[in-house]
Amino acid sequence: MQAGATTTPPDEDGYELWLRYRELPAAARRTLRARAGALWLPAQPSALLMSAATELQRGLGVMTGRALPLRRRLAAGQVVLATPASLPTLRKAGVPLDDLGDEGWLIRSTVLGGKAILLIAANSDRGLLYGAFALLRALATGADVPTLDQRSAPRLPLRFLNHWDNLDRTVERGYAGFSLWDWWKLPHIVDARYTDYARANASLGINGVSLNNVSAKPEMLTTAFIHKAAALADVLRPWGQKVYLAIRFTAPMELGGLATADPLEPAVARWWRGKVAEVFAAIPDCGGFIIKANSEGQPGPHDYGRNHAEGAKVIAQALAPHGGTLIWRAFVYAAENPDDRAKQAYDQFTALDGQFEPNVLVQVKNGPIDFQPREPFHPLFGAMPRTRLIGEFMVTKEYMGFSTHLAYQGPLFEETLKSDTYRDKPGPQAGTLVAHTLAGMAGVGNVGTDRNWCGSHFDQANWYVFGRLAWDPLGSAQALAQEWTLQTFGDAPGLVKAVTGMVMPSREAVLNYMTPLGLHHLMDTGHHHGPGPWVGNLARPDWNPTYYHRAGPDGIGFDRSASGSNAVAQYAEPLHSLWGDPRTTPDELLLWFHHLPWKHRVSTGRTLWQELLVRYDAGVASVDTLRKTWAGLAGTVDARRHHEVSQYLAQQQREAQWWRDACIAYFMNASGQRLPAGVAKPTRTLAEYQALRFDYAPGRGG
Ligand code: GCW
Repeated sequence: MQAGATTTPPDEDGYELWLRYRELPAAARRTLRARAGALWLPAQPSALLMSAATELQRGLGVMTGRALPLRRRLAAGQVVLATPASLPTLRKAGVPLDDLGDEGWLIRSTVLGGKAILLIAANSDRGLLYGAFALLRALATGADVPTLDQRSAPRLPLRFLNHWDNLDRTVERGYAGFSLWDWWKLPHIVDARYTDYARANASLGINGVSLNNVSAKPEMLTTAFIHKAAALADVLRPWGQKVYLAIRFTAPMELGGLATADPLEPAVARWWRGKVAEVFAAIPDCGGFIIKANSEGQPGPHDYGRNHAEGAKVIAQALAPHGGTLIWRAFVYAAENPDDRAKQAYDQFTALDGQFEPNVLVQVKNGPIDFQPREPFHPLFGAMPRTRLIGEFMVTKEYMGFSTHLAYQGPLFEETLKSDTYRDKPGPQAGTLVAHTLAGMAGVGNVGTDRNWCGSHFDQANWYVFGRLAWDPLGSAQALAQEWTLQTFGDAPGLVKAVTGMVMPSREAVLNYMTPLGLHHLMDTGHHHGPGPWVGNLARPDWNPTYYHRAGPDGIGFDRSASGSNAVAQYAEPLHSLWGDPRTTPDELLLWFHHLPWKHRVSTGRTLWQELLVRYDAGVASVDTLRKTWAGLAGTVDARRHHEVSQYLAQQQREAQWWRDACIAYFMNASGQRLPAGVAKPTRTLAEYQALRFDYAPGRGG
């Protein structure tokens, strides 16, 4: 930590992420040195423990300015990494570990056997790994060493990052360069960067990584790619992460030459058993598979007249003897089904509750459509009591300005996780938070080959907040933003307050200039960059923005109340009634659930049209504020990162203006509404916005 930086700090490129260890100020350094002169480890430490030890040597070495030698004899002034099995005095001393489970940790300054030490204790080496990172985090965020006393255990067993990385190294919806995985050079050439990736994940407690795009190619299960994946598993294992592979339902045909992939066909079951055995021979601790089936053109059990549970069963049964898990995605909607897309997953999956094999987890997106900047929570949460569900969140920002826009997703994740499903105990007071209904959290990752990993410095915060909320889904986005800022930019006076003040309202800013008042899915087609509310000619109705906003002279919005698709009935009371009536629907979700006349009055007293205009302008104005605040941090943040972020913010401002102008131009045209006096006209004509093209936009995948 640099106390009161007076000169601009040295340039940084962002590679270190939040694991950016710096020498502590003199007084703190002295205190830490007194407790961190050496590192005690048991004899024959495991690979997990060695990861913890090397990270502590790296971090504490920099913080204290002294090397941290490894010791086997316990002495005062050491950092001690111990479990009750490796150091039985922990039990005698009554160190409270019983409720920390297999992955929790305790860190405290304490006296053990008369020796003053800095203790990292856990029930397992995995817990110690997380504890080591927790200690480094505590120190980097200014914890007081002599009184240090923290403990934590994860609330969710599966904390899972999903790569949508293709085997040709493009990344579907990736905005940070190419895939980290250099598939061509694997398995024999292993980039050192994989280890840094694994360290970053471990620091957050992430314990599972699926390597390839869920829109999967069958080749992932060829012998060659299994061995490439095994080489990655070897790197991730010592940092506590299991690999998962995304598979294609018809692989028995494409790779096995079978005439069918019908899950009830014995030859298909045989093929899966053989393939799974091959995978586990190469990767004995493989986490299992993830699958996108009967969704957006991917094959699945419906192609054979079977349901999702039947489709899952044949693969899950092949995985079960090896301890593997099957993650079955619930992101399903069918072109043939004329019903509201928002309803389809709930209808299909609630009917199957209780029918999935015990080693199947069903992965449900945070909202019922598709990772929009705001959606109500997915109605499946809490509605499948006999099935273990994972919540899927999008860390990469397909619908929030790619990696260019500063949009911190902590508030979005928190809003979903803290939503009350009202599922277990009906009534206005009681219910179950989404967070309590989950068995895990999955995040669609945002990393790539860009030097700063995420395409922009501020997008690192989204990786960070996802991982930390997966550990504790009841955590606070604001507290995590502060924690991230301190580790990423330091603690110069005013900096944490300023950066937190930028990130916390940033998602709301995006909502305002892109999709205010519950509007959704207004982006342009295919690449999803920028506005395209006019798009209405795609083969599938539910890919058209016009399907979602339904703007016309009579009004705007998707009627999901009883008079419309009645999707609102998929929510328990009181939400069903509250959201079913525009008078009791919060403004934020108004046009998600209702089609309303332009003159409808919202809670501010303004008409819908007036309110939309106010929101668009507020969104653009927020980006001005972001830029001003950031400009004020020149000299406090290093010049390189400062300049890079400044350029991104300038681009965000241009694009925010574009969203506002193009949407206003379109809605005026569609509705016949006029601009009231004082509201700025769109800069260009509607036709000009419609004519824009974005060839080779990133992230379309392959
Ligand atoms: O958000 C949509 C994306 C697709 C993606 C799909 C999914 C991998 O536009 O690119 O496909 O979601 O989640 O399966």
